[in-house]
Amino acid sequence: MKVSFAFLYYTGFEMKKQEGSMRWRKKWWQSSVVYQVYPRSFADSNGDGMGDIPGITGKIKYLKELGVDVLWICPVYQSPQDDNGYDISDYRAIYPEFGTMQDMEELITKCQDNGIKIIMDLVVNHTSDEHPWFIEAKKSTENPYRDYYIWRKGKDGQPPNDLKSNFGGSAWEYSPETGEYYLHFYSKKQPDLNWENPKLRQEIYDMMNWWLDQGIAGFRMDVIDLIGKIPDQKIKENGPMLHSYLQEMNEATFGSRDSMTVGECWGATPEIGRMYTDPKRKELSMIFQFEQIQLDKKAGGQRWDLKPLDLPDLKRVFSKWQTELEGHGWNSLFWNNHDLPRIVSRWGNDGAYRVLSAKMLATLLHGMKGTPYIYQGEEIGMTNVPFRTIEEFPDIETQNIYKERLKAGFTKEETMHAIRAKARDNARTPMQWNSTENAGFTEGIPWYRVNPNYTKINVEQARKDPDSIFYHYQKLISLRKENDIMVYGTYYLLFPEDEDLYIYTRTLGTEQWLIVCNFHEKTRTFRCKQSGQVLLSNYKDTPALDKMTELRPYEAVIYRMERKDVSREVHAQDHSSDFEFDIELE
Ligand code: TEU
Ligand code: CA
Repeated sequence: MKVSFAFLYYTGFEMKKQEGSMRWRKKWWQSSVVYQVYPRSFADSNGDGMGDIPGITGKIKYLKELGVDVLWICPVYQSPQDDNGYDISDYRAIYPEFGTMQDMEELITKCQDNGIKIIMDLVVNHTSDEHPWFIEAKKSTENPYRDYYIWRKGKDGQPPNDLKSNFGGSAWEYSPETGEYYLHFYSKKQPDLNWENPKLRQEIYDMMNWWLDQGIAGFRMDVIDLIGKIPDQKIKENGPMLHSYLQEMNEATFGSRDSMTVGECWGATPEIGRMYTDPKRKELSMIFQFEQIQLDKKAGGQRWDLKPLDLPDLKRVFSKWQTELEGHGWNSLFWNNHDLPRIVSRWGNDGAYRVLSAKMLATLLHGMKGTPYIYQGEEIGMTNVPFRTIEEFPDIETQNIYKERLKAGFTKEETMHAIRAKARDNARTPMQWNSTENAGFTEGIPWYRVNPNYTKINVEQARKDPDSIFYHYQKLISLRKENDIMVYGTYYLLFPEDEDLYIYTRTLGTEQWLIVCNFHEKTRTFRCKQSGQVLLSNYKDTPALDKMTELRPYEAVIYRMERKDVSREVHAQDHSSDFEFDIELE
């Protein structure tokens, strides 16, 4: 039986007919898979060592083969590159080393021809200090652009208050022209915009519409949860006006178009997640929340204060988001981005079990409900860098934090240990295309060193090997295209306290899937009386469900349950049905 989802919505663990309104129409971005491109490290087309837009265009065929629907392109705008493009000096121009506006138009058109949509990175919490608005604003307190930014008088020769920049040090910088301080939550070359100013907001909306008119499908919104800040009350994230601004933005820009938007929200809880993503509130399609990403730092500490990941914690956090957004919003699913270390090094095993653990992590993530994101290189299991010294980590965040941690009394050794584990540069080495010099990324000298393991880990090798991580991702993407249950099925967690196994179900209509992942290297006994067919596994010889006796290191399987009575609908938490799981673990 095929159910029409246009007329259904999901609440808690059941599915209900919604009378009258059609609140949950299917959206194209719900069944999409997004691929994140970090342009400077993706592909260099002209041998200057810097990845560029024509380089991306040249790889459309590859992306098409992988099967992704959407590209998120990290900032390619005009920028002094103090923070690799997250410091924009002209929103309507391209940074010359990345190409021209014409190159961008060509990328958009060629992607459209191949059924791939593009979302741009929208960085509107701050600009570069070299943006004409800021150059004007700093000139005098009377300047018409003054109120585009946030200025305060100092206190006894000191900054207005003790707000800190996320990149270390004070969030206030003294500006000698007027003797006042301006606010910057990132580097001092990234002054924060003043969203309280309606003129500024209108400028941003005009710029967004201009980009939408170029044919892009939407935006990834950089640190969008900061735009409602109230610096005098030291409110950074989730300020009181945040959601009003987003509703206003939605109405003024993408709301009337068939767009997709994703907000970067480090400070979101599921309750806040629903505010952003419940369609009736008309804000965003989805957000990136970072709760699971922060499970390997000590409570109250910075992300440099390391602690091992506890699997039950990961299950608790993922499951909370899966359950609390069910019927009230939409999740994004990601392990990686340009700010995070490589997942296979972080929570998998980048040694002997690199391939198995990378596939397990992919299965676990793509099996959940939401829109999955793949960060460039994740699909071939790229790893963290083996670099040793601070000079080998050029990122401004790392450079600042290094100095700050040493000043705070940490030793060089412990600081470098944390940096190796967590530095953003782990994700920023050039994409590994083949085993020729510089991994086929450039014919010149790459702007940043290639990870020396490129001779073994690269796209060419992955495409030759039918058992590669690449083909596992490809299968996960095609499973999603062929099975509504993978997109719309309700999630339900089993065995929340087990330390090694992550087991959950997805349920839709009369169908149910069981996803079983061994998160560790230890082999575990696993028996289930039910029968179920293997849809995908990272081992070649994984048996049918009722023949399963043990889960091997990092084994990950998607089973389709065989039903006794296929005419009856099943509910995710239905323990009285023929779906009662009779699983024995040891
Ligand atoms: O990142 C937001 C952010 O808060 C990061 O500083 C994050 O805390 C850190 O990188 C990793 O924990 C966004 C962009 O993704 C990042 O690349 C930019 O540097 C930052 O905003 C400023 O625009
Ligand atoms: Ca180039």
